[in-house]
Amino acid sequence: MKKLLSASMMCADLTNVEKAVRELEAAEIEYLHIDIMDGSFVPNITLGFDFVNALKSITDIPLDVHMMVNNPARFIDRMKLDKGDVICIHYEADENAKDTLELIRSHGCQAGLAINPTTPLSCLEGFEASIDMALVMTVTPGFAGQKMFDGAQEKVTEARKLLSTADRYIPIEVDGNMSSENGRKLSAAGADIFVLGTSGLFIKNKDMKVAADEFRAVL
Ligand code: S6P
Ligand code: MG
Repeated sequence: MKKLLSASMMCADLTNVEKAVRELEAAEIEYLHIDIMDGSFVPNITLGFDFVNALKSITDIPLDVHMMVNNPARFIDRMKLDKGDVICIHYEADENAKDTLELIRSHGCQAGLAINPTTPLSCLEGFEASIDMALVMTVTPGFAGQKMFDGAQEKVTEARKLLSTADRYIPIEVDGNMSSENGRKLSAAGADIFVLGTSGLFIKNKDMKVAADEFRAVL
């Protein structure tokens, strides 16, 4: 499939979100990635459901919501999304992940399952029919500006192999320290959607379109 870019909105200028969105539209970014944290599953709190709904009201770029929240099923109905949007939950945060994935689909959007760097890939086994996307975290979730873990490339290679047994193509998203150099390696390993934050898109004194085009050029 075509390689897609997802802009990590917690790294945007939050004092002028609409300006950032217009620049991301001009850069033809395919998704807006919204990190939702609960201060419990991860030691931080960032964006929330009102932010998701506000973004939805000002842009047609599909939203890619990354929920780093324990028991996420409680919150799915708080977001007004549609079939082009994705809600991703964490395997580690939900004992009933299959039910929550089904709930997400029942709300008319796509369902994704994320795994942390320390979570074995085998945990995705059995979820093939329930997911529209797999999110392989390349940093420990919680903060921007971290370093990609050693072994991320091999994990994406393994994920692509595991998902190839599914009856349809399941995209792999990668999130964390997505510089163009890391993006190039993970693209070769089989990643499809790249979450761009401080390493690949929101770079001081660099136009977002220039940064996005440079990133695309290495994929
Ligand atoms: C981290 C979060 C991510 C970051 C993104 C930042 O918990 O899920 O989406 O916002 O990874 O990118 P970077 O290039 O600063 O690591
Ligand atoms: Mg994220």
